[in-house]
This record gives sequence, structure tokens and C-alpha cells, in this order.
Amino acid sequence: MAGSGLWFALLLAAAFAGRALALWPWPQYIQTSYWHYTISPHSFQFKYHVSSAAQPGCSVLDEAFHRYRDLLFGSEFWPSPARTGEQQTSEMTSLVVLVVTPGCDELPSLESVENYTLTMSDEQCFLLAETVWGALRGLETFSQLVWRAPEGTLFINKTEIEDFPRFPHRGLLLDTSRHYLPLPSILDTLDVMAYNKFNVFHWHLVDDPSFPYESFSFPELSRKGSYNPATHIYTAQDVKEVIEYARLRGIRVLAEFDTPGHTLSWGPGVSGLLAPCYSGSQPSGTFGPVNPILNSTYEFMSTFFLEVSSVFPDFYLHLGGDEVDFSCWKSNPDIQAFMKKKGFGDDFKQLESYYIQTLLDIVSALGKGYVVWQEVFDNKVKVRPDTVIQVWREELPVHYLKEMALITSAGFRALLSAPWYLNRISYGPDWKGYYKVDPLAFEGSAEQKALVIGGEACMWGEYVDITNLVPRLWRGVQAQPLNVGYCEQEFE
Ligand code: CP6
Repeated sequence: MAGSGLWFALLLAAAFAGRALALWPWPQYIQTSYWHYTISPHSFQFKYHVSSAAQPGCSVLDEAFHRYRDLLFGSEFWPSPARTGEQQTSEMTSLVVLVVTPGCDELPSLESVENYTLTMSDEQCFLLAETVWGALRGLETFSQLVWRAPEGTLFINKTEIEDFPRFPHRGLLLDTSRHYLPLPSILDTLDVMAYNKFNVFHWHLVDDPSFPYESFSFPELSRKGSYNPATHIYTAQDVKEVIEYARLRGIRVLAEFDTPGHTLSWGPGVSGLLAPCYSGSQPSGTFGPVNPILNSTYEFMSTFFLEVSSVFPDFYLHLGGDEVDFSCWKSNPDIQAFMKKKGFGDDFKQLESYYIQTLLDIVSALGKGYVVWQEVFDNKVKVRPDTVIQVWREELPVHYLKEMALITSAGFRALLSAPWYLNRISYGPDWKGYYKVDPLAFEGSAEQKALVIGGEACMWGEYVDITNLVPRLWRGVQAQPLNVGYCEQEFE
């Protein structure tokens, strides 16, 4: 009975002061109360604790302080606080950050520690984090705790939070080949990723329809393979800008150059790279996947990935390996002869393995780790034990959870995408299903589950461009209604 009375009191508190609970994603531990402080846009300060390893001049946090100041206070004209009568509540005057480990100029990595705690005492909010990346997550949480009363006053409820991510890899894939996405739309996406504590931008840069990446080793690739080499490309400067913008938000950039399939746009820029398809004994004039039987193919890949591995500083590259169509390889007499010589028989998966293994050796020699799509595992390509396998197929060859069990029982790390194709929409409340997925809901040992590094939502670009990217990804940064009703605070 006392319990239900307490619940009722909490509900009442939530009804009057409950904006403090509008937190996303929900933290690991939270204790919040009805007691709240006012926040004055004029005097509130973001500060470094004297003992913090990060101090003024730390780019990641200096810039984050600016962003959150703008987000919290920037959009409105704030009248000077009218001191009419008694102040009933005390004022929260600052957020003080203490970072334990230095590292403001580094890049986030798969191993980055993102833990943080937020506590409030007297008139200060104290944010403690092992790293600047954790501090960024804590700043985001802090900003979500602030709420605004109808007449405009800002408040924050007295709250204690201890938080850490369940998974170290929380990614979003954008496809910039099916439709070109202008740089500002990528940067905007990175902003919203940070609001949601996502930390990996998987950049599916190129694919069959277009090659927008401007390579300095092979400039013909985008000159001949992009939709428009003057306007629809990503220059070295653009790529740098994306990487730095992402870094400042604690987001890694995982670049994908998908081969040997999904490569039609590479053909015009590199003669001889793609396998010629045959109709009977004659070349048909069309091309298939990368030609896996030529030394020149591997020479090209060595030079190309040498460039890519220096342009994209993350330890990991995504090498694709999905959906290789064997029909063109099958039609080609030179490839048939190569199959015979190698003793592959009619098994084109062995030829695919031959290609991927050679490519993986090239990329390993460059000191990089790699992620590949699940076919590489399904087709039994021998890969290094530290390879990350990304699961994208929902039902075949097996249900995706079974696939997670198979991959992890073989000792590989796994990344789940199958249940999260954001490009596929059917009806308003689709999003609920995405949130109900548990990547660990497969049968397997604790060791297997520890190999699941996280997940990625995918926004494939066949039917997505700048016009519908934001509403489809986030259902609007101005969030869509979750249900019937009205919002107490509707802004412009
Ligand atoms: N493009 C590339 C795609 C897909 C894949 N690779 C894809 C196809 C069907 C679905 C989801 C994704 N559009 N290059 C597979 C990883 Cl349902």
C-alpha cells in the first residue's frame, strides 16, 4: 500500500516536473527527484574541473560546450531574469567536467571508454568521465535533462546518473552511391547521431550506380564514375571535414569500399578491372564483378587501399564482399580456364574466396582491421580471427539470430544490421519493432555474446536522397507524434 502511494506521488511529480525523464537512450542507472533547480541562460557556465586531464584548449570539449550552449540557450531571446518576489528554487550555475585520461586530439576507437557519471550538489552539476568521449555522452545527457516551463524558465531536476553503453559499436550506414548526399546533409546526420549517442558512421561511399569518392591515385574513378565530377563528388577536403566533424562528436568514420560485387561504377575509370561477360564465345559488352584472375586487379587494389588506409584513419575498413553475382564470371572462358587450373571445379564460391583472401592479405599488410558482410563467412572464406562479420540477411541462409550464433561460435566478432533497414518503411509505428530487437537473443555461451560488438542501422539509398533522408532516418529531428494527443510545448 505504502508502495503504491509512493508510486502515485512519483507519478504526480512526473506530471509536474517530469520533463526530466525525457531521456534517450535511457541511462544504466538513474535516480531523479521532484526537486529542481532553475538555470539562467545568462550566467550558466560550462567549466573544466581544476583536476581534469582536459583543460581549456581541448578541442573536443571546448566545441562541445559551444554546441550545447547553443542547443540549450541559443535559439531564443532570453529576457533578463525578473526578480519578482522570492526565489523559491535555487539556481544551477554550472556544469563542471572532470576527465580522467588525457586525449583531446585523438580519434575515438572501438575500444574507447564512454562511461560517465552526472551528479548534482549544491548549485553545481558534476560530470565525471574516464575520457573526453564519455564526457561528450554526459553533456548530451545533461542537455536532455533541461526542460522549459511554459512561460520560458529553464529547469533541471536533481538527478544522479551512472551510464555506459551496452555495446561499443552503435552505427549508422549511409549510402552515398545510389543518391549523392551533399556534405551538409552528412554533417547534419552526424549531429543527430550524437543526440542519440551513436558512435560509428559507416560510409557506404561507392556502389554500382556511382563512384563519388575522389581518389588521388586514380582520379579517373570519380571523373568517369560519379554522377557529376564537378558537383557530385567527395574531395579529400570533404572527407577530412567529415572525419573531423565526426571526431568532435565522438563518432568514428568506417569507410566501405565494397568489392568484388557492387562495383559497376569502378569500371569506366579503371580499364580491365571488371570481368567482361560473354554471350557464347563473344564478349557481350557488359561487365560483372571485379576480375579475380588478373595480377593487375591486385596491383590496383594494393595502390587503391594504400590510399584509402591513409585517408581514413580508423583502424577498421569495411571491405564489403556481399551479393557477388557469379553469372558473369561463369560466362567468361578465361575465368573458366582459371577455375580449372586452380582446381575449383564449378564452385564459384572458391573463386570468390580466392579474391577476398588475397584482398584481406593486402589490407592486413597495410596494418588495418576489417569488417565484411556475412557472405564472406557464409561462403567459408578463410579470414583472420579478428575479422568483424556484419549480419544483414533477415532469413536466409538462416534467421539472423541463428547467424549471430554461428558467427560467434566460430569465434568471430559480429555486428547486427538485419532488423534495422531504416530505408524500408511501411507505416508510422514501424520504429517500435526496431527498439524491441535484442542482438543477444540467440542461444549461445557468455563468451559468444561477448563477441557481439553492436549493431548498425542501415539507410540504403535506392529511394533516399537529400529530400527524405532526415525524416526517414529520424522521423524528423522535430520528432514525429508517437500517438494521438497534443504537446504542451509546441514551438514554431
Ligand atoms: N547494397 C549493397 C544494398 C544491400 C546490400 N549491399 C541491401 C540489399 C537488400 C536489403 C538490404 C541491403 N542495397 N551494396 C546488402 C548488404 Cl533488404
